[in-house]
Amino acid sequence: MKKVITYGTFDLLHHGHVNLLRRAKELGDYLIVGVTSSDFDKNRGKINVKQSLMDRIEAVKALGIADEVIPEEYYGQKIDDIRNYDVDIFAIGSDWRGHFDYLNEYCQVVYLDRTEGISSTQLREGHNHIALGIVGASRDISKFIAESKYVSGIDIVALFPDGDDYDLGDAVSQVDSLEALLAECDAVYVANAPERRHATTTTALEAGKHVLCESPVALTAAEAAASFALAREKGLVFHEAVKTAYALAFSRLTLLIKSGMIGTPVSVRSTCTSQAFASPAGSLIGWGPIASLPIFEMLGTNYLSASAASLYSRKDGTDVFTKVDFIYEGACASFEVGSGVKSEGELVIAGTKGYVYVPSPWWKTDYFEVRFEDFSSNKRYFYQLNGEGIRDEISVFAKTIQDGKKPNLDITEEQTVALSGLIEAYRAGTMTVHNLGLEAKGTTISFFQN
Ligand code: C2G
Repeated sequence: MKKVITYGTFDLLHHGHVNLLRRAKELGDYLIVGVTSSDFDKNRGKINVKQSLMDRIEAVKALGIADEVIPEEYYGQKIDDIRNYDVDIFAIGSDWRGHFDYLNEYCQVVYLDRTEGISSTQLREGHNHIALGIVGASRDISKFIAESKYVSGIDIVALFPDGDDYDLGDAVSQVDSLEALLAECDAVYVANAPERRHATTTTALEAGKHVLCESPVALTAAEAAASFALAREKGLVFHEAVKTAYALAFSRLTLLIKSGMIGTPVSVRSTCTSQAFASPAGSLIGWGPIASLPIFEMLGTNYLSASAASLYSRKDGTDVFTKVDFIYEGACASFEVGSGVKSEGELVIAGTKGYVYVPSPWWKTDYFEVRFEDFSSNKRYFYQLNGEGIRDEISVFAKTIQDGKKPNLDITEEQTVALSGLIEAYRAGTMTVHNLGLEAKGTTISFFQN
C-alpha cells in the first residue's frame, strides 16, 4: 500500500485546499493529513488563522478525502511522521517548491501545482477568504507575494503589471488590464508607479474593491483625502502600505515613547538611504513615507513649518538626496533620504528624560535601545520582525476587511494625508526647497521600479 502525507493549516477550507488534498490522495492508496497546531503556526510565523485546531481538523475530516488526520505540533515532526507511518510520498503545494527537498532522504517529495486564479466567489464560499489582485510588478512585489503566504485568509489571484517589467517568474498569473484584474478579486494591492496610484485606487474603490496602496498613495493631499472619503462612502477599507508602521519593534517603540519613558519628545531625526536599489521617482517619493513615519507618529502632523534641501541627478533631474527640516511647537525634526547616496540609517528620538536609539537600518529593525544619562538605566528591546513588517501589514488589512474593526497599530488617515501634502508642497515649491545643485560627475545609480 502506497502511503502519502501532506500538511497545511487548512484555515477556512476552500476549493484550492480541496483540490490539493484530492490530488495528493491520487498519488497513492492512503492519505495522512497533518493539520498545523496554533502554536506551531505561531512559531513558523503564520498569522491571522481564524479557526481553532479542532475546527480545522473536523473540516478536513468532513471532506472524506483523508484516511487519517493528525495535528502537526513541532519543527522536525515531518521526519518523525514519515518514519513512524512508513510514508512513501510527501506531497505539498508548489508554493513550497524546493523548501522540503531535504525530505527526499526519507521518502519521495512531490510538489503539486497550486490552484491558481480561484475566483472571489469560490473563495467566499470558503467563508470570508479574500481574493487579492496586485497592480504593478517590482522587486518589492515579489517580497509581498512571498509574505502573503504566511497570512491566512488572503489569496493572491492575479497580477496586472501596469507597464512595470520586473520578472516575477511564475509566482502569480498575469492579466492584461485593470478591468480584468478587478473582475477577479475582492481587494487590490496597488503598487504601480507613484504617479499612477491615485487613479488606480479610485478605479478600484469605484468598482467596490478594498485597497491596500503603496506609499505615497497620492502626490497631493487632496487626492489622498479623496481616496479615504470614497472608501468611507463605499464602506470599503483603504490602507496605506508603509510596512515599517506594522513592524512590531516600531509599534512598541511608539507606545513606549507615548507612555512617557523618555519624557517629552523634543527632536526626531531619521535617515533612510539606498544605493544599489534607488527609487526612479527620487529620494523623497521613494523614502519619504518611511523616513517621515516616526516624525508624524511622535510629534503629530501639525508642524509650523518645513523646508528642504535637495541634490539632483544629472541624468533625469530626480532628487538623489533630500533633507527636510520641520519646526513644531516645542520640538523639531528632520529626515535625510537618499537614492544613490548612502548614510547611516539610524533613528534617534530625543526626550527630556532620555532618548531612543534605533540602529541602522532602523526601518527593518527588531531591536532598539532606550538610553539615559545614567547609563546603568539603559534598556534594550528585541522583537520578532516578520518580513520587514509586510506580513503584519497584509494581516491587518485582511483583518480589517474580515472583522470590520479598525486595528490600532494602523497608520492614521491624518498621517497619510500629511505625507502626500508634504510631497505636494515640495514638488509645487510651496515650501522652501534649497537647491544643492547636481550630483558629482560620474556617479552611477542603478534603478529599480519602486
Ligand atoms: N493550496 C493550493 N492552492 C491554493 C491554496 C493552497 O494548492 N490556492 C495548498 C498549499 O500549497 C498547501 C495546502 O493547500 O499545500 C494547505 O495550504 P495552507 O492551509 O495555506 O497551509 P500552508 O501554510 O501552505 O502549510 O509546513 C508546511 C505547511 O504545513 C503547509
